Amino acid sequence: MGRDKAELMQIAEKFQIEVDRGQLEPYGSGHINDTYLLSGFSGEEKKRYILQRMNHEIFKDPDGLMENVVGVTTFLQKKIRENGGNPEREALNIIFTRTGKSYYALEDGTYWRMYLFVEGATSYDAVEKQEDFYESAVAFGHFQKLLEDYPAASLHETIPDFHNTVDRLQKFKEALEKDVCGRAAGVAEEIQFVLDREKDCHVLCDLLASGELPLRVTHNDTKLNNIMIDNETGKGICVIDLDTVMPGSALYDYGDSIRFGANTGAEDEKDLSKISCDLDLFALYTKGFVEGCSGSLTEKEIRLLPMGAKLMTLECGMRFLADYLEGDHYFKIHRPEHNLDRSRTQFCMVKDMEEKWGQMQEIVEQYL
Ligand code: ADP
Ligand code: GN1
Ligand code: MG
Repeated sequence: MGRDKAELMQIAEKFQIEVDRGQLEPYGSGHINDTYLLSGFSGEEKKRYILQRMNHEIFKDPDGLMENVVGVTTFLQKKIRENGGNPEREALNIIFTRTGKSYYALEDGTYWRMYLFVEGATSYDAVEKQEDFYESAVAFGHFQKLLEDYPAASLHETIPDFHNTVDRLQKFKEALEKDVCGRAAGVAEEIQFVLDREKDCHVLCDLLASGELPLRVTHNDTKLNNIMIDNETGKGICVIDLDTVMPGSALYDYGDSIRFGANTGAEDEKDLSKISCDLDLFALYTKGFVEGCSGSLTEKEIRLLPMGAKLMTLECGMRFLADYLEGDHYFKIHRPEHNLDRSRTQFCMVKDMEEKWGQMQEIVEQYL
């Protein structure tokens, strides 16, 4: 687990719980933060907690990031309470440090935070039941709706230009130009796939710049495993991984979910014959997301949903391939060429969407 258990326990003890020293293990399959599960006591009650090392190479401003998370979770908890929900399960709950801070800065320059573990719910790495995917759509749509009146100007941009596909393409080209690992020659086909779609990269950026698409407060990382599905009711109970909550487009949240969840294969599948865009899942997610947004999507946004799905997938493929070219320093990898494999599934998915474009458009047009 990188750090030994004793060291992790010492970090956990900086927070306002009595740590159970027996239980602590690495947890989850996120690509960015280091996540651990532990248990402890809050008063008499034994509870489980998530301890996370925030990735400070990616998130350069931990203060700003945690200010966002405090702001958004407090805002959501208030709304959930007003709606008669349970704010301990339906929103993330930060456990503050013993000195009252939202995160702990270790002397070695790393940053740590703690959340209450959302019990009785599961975060899925793949769609196991179609209904789960539908419920995740309702929840992500609803999340955006709940944040409709959040003071967007108070949010820090935790990763500038996160879904700016023009900027992503530019960064991809820079990685290609530098080719620091000498890997470009081996992936000419994948590189060409990206370069052939330069025009697409401009579509959403241009419409946001002209005001034809509204800027909203969005999650920006709506992978299926960033939502907890209630084990009893099957509802998407809690949206997690709030590091990238920033102003963005509804199409980013919709598109990133389709990218990951409507794929018939895993994000890192090596056998590309298993990769395709499942139109039943696409239709189901569309229905759930539109319902979750409860009428707030504009006609233009609805028409552009397929484009959101395609561009978020292309962008993610570009990011994986750029990271491969740069020597795999952004996304955690578990085998050589992991990022290359990931980029290939994304491009395969984009290609399949392009072939199914007419059907995707027909599906979304039902909601106009
Ligand atoms: P990353 O940015 O690395 O994806 P996440 O915040 O998504 O980090 O956490 C990684 C995983 O840990 C999640 O996919 C989820 O399975 C689990 N997790 C995170 N926070 C909680 C929580 N409060 N309750 C239960 N599980 C959680
Ligand atoms: C990362 O943090 P995680 O694993 O939920 C990444 C997303 C990518 C995703 C690809 C902050 O998500 O943007 O779409 O990997 N998050 C960040 O699986 O870069
Ligand atoms: Mg995550």
